Amino acid sequence: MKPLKFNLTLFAVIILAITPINSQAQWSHAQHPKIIFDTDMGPDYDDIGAIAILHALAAKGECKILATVACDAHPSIAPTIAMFNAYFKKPGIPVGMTTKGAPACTAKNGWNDSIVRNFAPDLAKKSYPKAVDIYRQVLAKQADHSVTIVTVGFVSNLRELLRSKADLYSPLSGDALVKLKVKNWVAMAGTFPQGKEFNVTEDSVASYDVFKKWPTPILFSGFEIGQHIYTGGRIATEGSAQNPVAWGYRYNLRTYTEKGEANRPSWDPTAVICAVRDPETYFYVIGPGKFIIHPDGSDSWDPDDHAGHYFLVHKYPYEKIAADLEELIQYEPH
Ligand SMILES: [Ca+2]
Repeated sequence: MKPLKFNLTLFAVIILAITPINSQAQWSHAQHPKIIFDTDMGPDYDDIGAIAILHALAAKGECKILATVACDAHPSIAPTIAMFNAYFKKPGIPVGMTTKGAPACTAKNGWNDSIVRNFAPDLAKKSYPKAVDIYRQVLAKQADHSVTIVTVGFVSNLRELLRSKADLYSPLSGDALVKLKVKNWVAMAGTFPQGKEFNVTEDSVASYDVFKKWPTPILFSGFEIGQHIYTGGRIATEGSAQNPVAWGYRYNLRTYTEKGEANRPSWDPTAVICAVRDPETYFYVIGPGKFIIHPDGSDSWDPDDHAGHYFLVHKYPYEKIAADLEELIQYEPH
């Protein structure tokens, strides 16, 4: 008996010793996450699929949308986001506008201007609060370590947030507020294990700063994930005339590229679905390691440095993921 007792105690000690290490070493998915969605909503149009999926998942009760903010300073971006929130019958979700100095781009075909003009012209005349103020106001009200941020554009707003100071919403500095309130961040950013990617390079100063200093775990849906998953053709064919998601895909599939296309890669939709649902449902999650930005804006992965960063790797045939995303993009509110 005595040796057995000793062994059990020793076993328990070993388990206690290794458990915290193991739990820290895995991506921790939030059940029923509370989401702040940060999007450029242009120039590319897969952001349309991303916001449609986010609203579809919220309507199913799988997540709560706390705020939707623009990281692109073009004047039609925030109104485009507000238009989608209104269409999905959630006009009360705060919409923030990024500050000057962030990239300001829209597509050559002017889809942002057109979609706002067609579906909600009044929203173009509204003024929108600063995204960093929305972040601070919303984060301050949440339970500790409870918020999931999803970025499908530049990290300009997150840089502003980290650098922000105490204000009427919170006595905490930006980095302390993030550390206290944010559980994790899912980012469509980078190329793995190395490469150059638009969301990172477009505001490379912000990227260099933010990815180095961010205090919570980050899960990356890299360029190579969405690149092979094609969506949008189904809603373009089947969606109603009143649905701006269907309009957006119809218009852009025809005019965004010179030749036109039947579907669009799903860079941003993959980030959203992996923020709301367990990413292992769809992909392998690799990490922890460190996502490194180089001075020329390129990125690479260091598996030997534990910075709380993770990235997705394909697990299933691309068509299987595309079918699930398309099903969610079909959602129309009643
Ligand atoms: Ca985007």
